[in-house]
Amino acid sequence: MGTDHDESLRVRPPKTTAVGIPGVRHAMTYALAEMGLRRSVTTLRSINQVDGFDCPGCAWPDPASGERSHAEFCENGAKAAAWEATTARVDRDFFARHSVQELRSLSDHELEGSGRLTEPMYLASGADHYAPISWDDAIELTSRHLKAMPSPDRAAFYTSGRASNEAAFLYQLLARRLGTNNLPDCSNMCHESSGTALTETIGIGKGVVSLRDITDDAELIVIVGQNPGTNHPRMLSALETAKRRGARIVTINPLPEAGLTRFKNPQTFRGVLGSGTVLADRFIPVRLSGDLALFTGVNKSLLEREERGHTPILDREFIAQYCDGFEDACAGWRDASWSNIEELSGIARADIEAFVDDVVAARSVVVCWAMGITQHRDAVATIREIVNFLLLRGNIGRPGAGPSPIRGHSNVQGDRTMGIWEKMPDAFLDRLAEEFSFDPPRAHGYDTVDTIRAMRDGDIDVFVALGGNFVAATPDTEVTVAAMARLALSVHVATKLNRSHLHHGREALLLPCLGRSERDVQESGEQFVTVEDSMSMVHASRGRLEPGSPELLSEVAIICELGRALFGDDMGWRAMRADYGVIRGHISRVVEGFDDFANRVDEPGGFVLPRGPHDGRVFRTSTGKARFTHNPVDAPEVPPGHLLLQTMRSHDQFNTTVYGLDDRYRGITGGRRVVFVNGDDLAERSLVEGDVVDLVSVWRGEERRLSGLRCVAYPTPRGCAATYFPEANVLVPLESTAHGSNTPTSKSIVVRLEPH
Ligand SMILES: Nc1nc2c(c(=O)[nH]1)N[C@H]1C(S)=C(S)[C@@H](COP(=O)(O)OP(=O)(O)OC[C@H]3O[C@@H](n4cnc5c(=O)[nH]c(N)nc54)[C@H](O)[C@@H]3O)O[C@H]1N2
Ligand SMILES: Nc1nc2c(c(=O)[nH]1)N[C@H]1C(S)=C(S)[C@@H](COP(=O)(O)OP(=O)(O)OC[C@H]3O[C@@H](n4cnc5c(=O)[nH]c(N)nc54)[C@H](O)[C@@H]3O)O[C@H]1N2
Ligand SMILES: [Mo]
Repeated sequence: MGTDHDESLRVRPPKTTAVGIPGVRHAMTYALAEMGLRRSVTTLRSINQVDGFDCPGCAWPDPASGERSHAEFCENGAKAAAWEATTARVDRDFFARHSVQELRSLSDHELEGSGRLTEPMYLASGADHYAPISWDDAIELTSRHLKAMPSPDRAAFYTSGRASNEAAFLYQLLARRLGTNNLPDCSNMCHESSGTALTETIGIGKGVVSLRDITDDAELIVIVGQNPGTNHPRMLSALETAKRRGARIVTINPLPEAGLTRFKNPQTFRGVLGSGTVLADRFIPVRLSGDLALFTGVNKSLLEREERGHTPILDREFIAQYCDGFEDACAGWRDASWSNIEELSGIARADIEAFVDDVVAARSVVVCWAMGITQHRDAVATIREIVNFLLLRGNIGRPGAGPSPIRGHSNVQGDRTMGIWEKMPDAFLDRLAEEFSFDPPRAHGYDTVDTIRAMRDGDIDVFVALGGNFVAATPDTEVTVAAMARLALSVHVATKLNRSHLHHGREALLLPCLGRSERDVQESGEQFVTVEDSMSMVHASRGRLEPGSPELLSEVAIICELGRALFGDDMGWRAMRADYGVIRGHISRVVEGFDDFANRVDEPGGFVLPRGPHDGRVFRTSTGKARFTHNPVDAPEVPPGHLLLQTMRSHDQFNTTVYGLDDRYRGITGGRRVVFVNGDDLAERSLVEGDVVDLVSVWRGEERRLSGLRCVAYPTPRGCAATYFPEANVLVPLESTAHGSNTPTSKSIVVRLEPH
């Protein structure tokens, strides 16, 4: 992918301040270039307003409806919206001019930057170019392939987290009506570890904290393995509010990310003029994959203080009434050795004790985390240990306390609620069966990694993707590319051209859909859709812009047409397409917490779904109690001379969508081919900043290579390194996944640096 190392790349010292005027200026320049003035104003004015559309940028919640500012979006949300609302077009002439082979030589940035897809395109078996096809023929072709399969399990239906609740609900219905649970989704690579650990320990697979818990109530907010300055910028405003009323903030990260150190709020006078708010009171530079050891140390210390001291440290009443497994967990903490904890976390005991001082001084604690925690081999154990940490002091189910995994894609949480999961519980399937009078399959389907394995082994004929960029987002790019080539048919419902469309099955379809910012008109009139944010708020989203092309169909319409072609109108596909209210009627009867959906969706700002642990300390686990667990301290072994590599996001990308070549806060401009390494680790290898190296990942005797990366000396612990995804996915072995969640370990890859 792409050329050898970047000629235009420049490296400056990293920034300590995030957002402020440069952020707003960047957003506006960007919007104007993509959309022109009129479209920019309409777009930016509708983002996250009660009568507008949900920002496609991230899943951070919106403030209550009366408390929103006129610009309830961030620089990166503006980029995401502008990227969709661009006036550039990829039409039939574009495909006539460029063969698929030729398009493969473009970078991810150039591919998506070419503009919006405008009409359905078809790549015939053996053809070099995508060519136009009618909607009817495209639907018919897909349905013919699906019907020809010897078993429904030879199809896989991938979902990316931008799909609305309505589209996601219909999509899982379609797959299950066909007879398969093969519903891999981006969540498998994202917060799957959180869902797994939280379901087991507190009986619900999502966070149980509300925005107010953070802004108004938490006395201590711990942010671990997350870079909100880039990936959830609006979170910084909430943290600033918390900070002003005296909350303490601790950040745990191998990198000192900008925004946590100092933050300028572009929406307040002070943010524009002043030097901003210092957000983090304490920064703990943990080693990659060292959080399990760190939290074990914290919990061990809490237990030691309880056993030693005169003042109670643990919430004994809460533990006795609501929890089980406490004694076993304590035995584990007593056994854990401080030397092991210090070595694997990279944090001295004294620094761990200082953090524990913060913890015992706080009456309420929220822990927020994201990919820095979930994408490791021991991610599930780490999150269980974080839950232990919260349970010890009863920090759950009361104001200002609880676990808060911060979601990525704007509706990834909602998609899961709607049934996008290869192993939905029987209770959901029972209600689905009753509502639609059919027998949904019960055997678990393939998740993302298992889908690739099955494709690789020739066990999948038809791959359908509702959004996303499967080939670039998944691990082991070469394996995935080869796996795609074994398909009979690949179908992508997408807004923009990306790499996945160029690594296709024997035949391939590109089905262009409406984006979230666009007006969606069906037979019964203008439609809206709904989404669920990271804090379980469900609300409406209404597109305001004219569609990018008259040929675009909504995701709902595409799924309904495919449903009709496959099964006739048995489930009322036609009526659901005509009026999305009909879909919401079904959802209200199938999905828990959506009773009276039709009316509640009209509440300004939306409504919150029930969350047992938050609402009344109700824990629907296997024992009916919140569960302490014993998680032996461990971390991946790194052979001498090697480093542990994380793959992360730059400031100028949304996942595989690369908007530009700068990573402003980390001081990188004009290129992405860099590897951040501790200066001493460079020196030990006789390397200096600016040297160009290859990264070679080492996994069970196999080697994988990414060539031509510029070394940047960076403040990260010894033995750790960082580079950007998606380029680095060539290094991530398909077989290296988190225990219990099967999430690729894209933040702990053993590598060595080789001279280029
Ligand atoms: N602008 C923008 N916004 C986005 C996205 C985007 O690409 N661009 N993506 C969206 C999506 S889908 C998601 S999931 C989220 C992702 O949001 P983040 O999780 O913030 O994304 P990453 O860039 O993967 O950053 C991971 C952070 O974890 C730290 N980290 C890595 N390994 C470890 C570790 O072992 N321990 C600890 N404590 N920290 C570690 C890294 O240094 C980095 O700061 O953002 C969402 N929002
Ligand atoms: N190495 C490494 N790999 C990772 C990660 C990592 O940190 N490191 N992070 C992982 C994470 S957290 C995630 S969530 C996944 C993301 O994986 P995906 O969700 O598969 O990837 P995205 O890049 O978000 O998808 C971008 C594409 O979505 C399409 N699109 C955009 N808007 C719409 C829309 O409204 N409708 C439709 N139908 N299509 C649309 C566009 O065509 C665009 O090209 O990547 C994972 N992969
Ligand atoms: Mo994600």
